[in-house]
Amino acid sequence: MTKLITLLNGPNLNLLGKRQPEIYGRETLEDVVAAVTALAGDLGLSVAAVQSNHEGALVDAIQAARETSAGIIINPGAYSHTSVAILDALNTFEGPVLEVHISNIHKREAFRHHSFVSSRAEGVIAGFGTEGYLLALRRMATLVGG
Ligand code: CA2
Repeated sequence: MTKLITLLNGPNLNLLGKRQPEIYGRETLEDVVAAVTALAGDLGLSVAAVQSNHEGALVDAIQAARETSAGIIINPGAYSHTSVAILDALNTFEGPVLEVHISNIHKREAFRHHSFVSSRAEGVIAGFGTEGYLLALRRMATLVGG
């Protein structure tokens, strides 16, 4: 059986490709999920993608991943900078966690420079655009053994 990777996207990332293309690019979230799913097939993995604008729904998805998934790739959006609840949920997950930011959060406002999730993540990708999700998946295949 192929290993399942949960791909989580947080608040406002449903607007990818529809607003602020100068920061977040022109690809929609549907494009990103399709590209990640296609690459996962090549790597012998499968992907369950969840996007939510709600912190508790993201916590629920992380808890569900405990039962189903070998790894988590997460772009927590603005919750990166605020959410102890998401960090606590990730700390209950036993597999690898990779954090993705489309923009380079370190080149932006100071309040974006700290992410609670980074202290749990095996790796962090920031500023590689939506390609960062694909890079994270390649690393995930190494970590879980695709
Ligand atoms: O760079 C990233 O991926 C972020 O996680 C995106 C978050 C931001 O709060 C983080 O600091 C960095 C914002 C996501 C908003 O997504 C949009 C996408 C398209 C149009 C408008 C918002």
